[in-house]
Amino acid sequence: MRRGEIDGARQAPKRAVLGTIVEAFEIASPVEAIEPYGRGLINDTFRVVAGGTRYVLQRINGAVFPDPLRIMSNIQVLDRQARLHPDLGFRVPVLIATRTGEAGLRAPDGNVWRLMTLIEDAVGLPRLETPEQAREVGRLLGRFHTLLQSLPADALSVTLPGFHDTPAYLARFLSVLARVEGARNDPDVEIGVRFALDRQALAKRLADARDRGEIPVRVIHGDPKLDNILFDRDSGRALALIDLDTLQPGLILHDIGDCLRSCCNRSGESAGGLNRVSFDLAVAEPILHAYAEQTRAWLSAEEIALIPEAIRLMPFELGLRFLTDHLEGDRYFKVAEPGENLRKAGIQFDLVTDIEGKAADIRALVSRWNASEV
Ligand code: GN1
Ligand code: MG
Repeated sequence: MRRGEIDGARQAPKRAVLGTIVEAFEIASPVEAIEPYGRGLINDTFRVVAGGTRYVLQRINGAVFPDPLRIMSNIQVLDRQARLHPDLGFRVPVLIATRTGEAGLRAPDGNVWRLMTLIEDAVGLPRLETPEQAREVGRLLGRFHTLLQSLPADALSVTLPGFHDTPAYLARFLSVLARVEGARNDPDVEIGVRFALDRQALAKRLADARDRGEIPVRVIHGDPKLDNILFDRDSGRALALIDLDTLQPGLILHDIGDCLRSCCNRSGESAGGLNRVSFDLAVAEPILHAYAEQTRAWLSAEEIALIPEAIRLMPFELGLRFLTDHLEGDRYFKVAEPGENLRKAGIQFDLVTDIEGKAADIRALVSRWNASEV
C-alpha cells in the first residue's frame, strides 16, 4: 500500500458528509448530533444521536481490513450465539442495516462504514481500581470464550490475516530494520532494537505449540484490552466486549495475554513522566481466578500451562508492532505526534522486563488454576 492512500483515508470527514452517511442507515430521524468518540488506533469512531437513540458510527480502516464486510458477518454469528445463550448475559451491539438492506455502507471513496447501537448504561474504565473490577474482567473474558468455544473456528471469517502472527511481525521488523537507513542512529530506537533482537526466540513459542497441534485454534476476540470492556454504570458488572473487528479464529492465549498486558499495566499504554511501568500481580490474580472459574470445563491443560508465556509474549508483540510502525513512518497506528509509537514500544518492552522479573510469581498464580483457591 502506498503512503498517500493511508494518509488520505485518515482525514476526518466533514459534518455534512457524516450526516449523509448516517442517513443511509435505517435509523430514526432527525440526526441530532455526531461527534468523535473513543480512542481507537485503527478505525474512526463517532457517536451519533438520532431520534433520541444513541449509535456508534465507524469508518473501518480499509488499509488494515481487506474485506470489512466479513467483520459484520462475524458480528452476526456472535449475536446469534449470544441469543442462544442468554444465561451468559452477554451484550452485543446491534448492527443497523442500510436502507438498502446491507450490513455496511460502501462510500464512493471505497471506505466501508457501519452503524451500531451504543450499549446503554455502560461505561469504560481508564484503569482497574478494585479486585472486584478485575474479577469482572476475568469473568467477562471467560464467558465470552465459553460462548464461542462451541463454534468450530472456521465458522468465523478471517477479518485480518496475519493478526497476532508474532513470527511474521518479527520478520517484518527485521526487514524494515534492514531497509530503513540510519534507523539505529537514534539511541531510543537502538534500545528498542536491541531489546527485540535479544528476544527473537520468544516470537515463535505459541505459534510452534499451535503448529505441533498442542493448542487448538478457537474463536477469539483479538483485542480484549481494557478500553474494549464495558461495565454496567450502576452495578459495576462487566457487560460487553466491544470492538469486534478482530473476532476471528486464533489462539485463546493471545486473548488472555492481551487482556492481562492491558489491564495489569495500570499506568496505561501511553504512560508518561515518572510512572514506572509495572505488571500488577494484584490485578492479574483476580482476573485469572475469575477466568478459570468460567473456563475450567473446557480449557486444556496445555493452554493453561502456556499462560505465563502468553503474558510475556503479548506486550513483546505489541512493542514490536509499535516499533516497526515507528520505523515505517507511523503508517498503521494513529499517532498524535511523531515519536509516539517509539515511546509506546518502550512502554510495552518495559512491561515485558517487569513480567520477566515476576515470572516465578506468575507461574505460581497459574499453577493454582485447578486447585481449590482458583
Ligand atoms: C489496536 O483497534 P484498536 O485501536 O482498539 C490494535 C490492537 C492493539 C491495540 C493497542 C486491528 O486496537 O492489536 O493491541 O491497538 N488493533 C489492530 O491499543 O491492529
Ligand atoms: Mg481493535
